[in-house]
Amino acid sequence: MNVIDLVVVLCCVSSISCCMNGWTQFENKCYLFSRQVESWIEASTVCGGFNSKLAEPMNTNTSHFLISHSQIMGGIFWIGISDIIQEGKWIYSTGQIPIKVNNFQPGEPNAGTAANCVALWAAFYGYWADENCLARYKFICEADNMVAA
Ligand SMILES: [Ca+2]
Repeated sequence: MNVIDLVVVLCCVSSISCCMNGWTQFENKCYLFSRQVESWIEASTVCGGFNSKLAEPMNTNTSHFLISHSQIMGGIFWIGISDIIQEGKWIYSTGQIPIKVNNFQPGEPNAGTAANCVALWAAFYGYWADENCLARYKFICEADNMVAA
């Protein structure tokens, strides 16, 4: 085990945050809640520029963290879930696999082919809404634990 591996292990088993400045740690990942607004695809590009991706909550705990933290930060946030490829089939962008957690607000999704991207909707206390992918909202990037060099 080299020094870097050791630091990563320490980060993962302790309360030390190993996220870059401005990112928020939850479990073994780091999240950036943007201040700027972008369309869904532009948001995805911005996240990619930081060696990250639009957040893809894989379990209820993570999804609820994103929802609650979005309320703290304030605003509407894109995440990396869409039904762009096939209407009504909600998938994570990475791997294009069906969602494992569903936090759509009751009554959502409700906009069919006019809305193919998932946003944490402020008026729903952060629960999900299907939205037009071209709308410009804040967004949440997700990265693996990062250690400042
Ligand atoms: Ca749709």
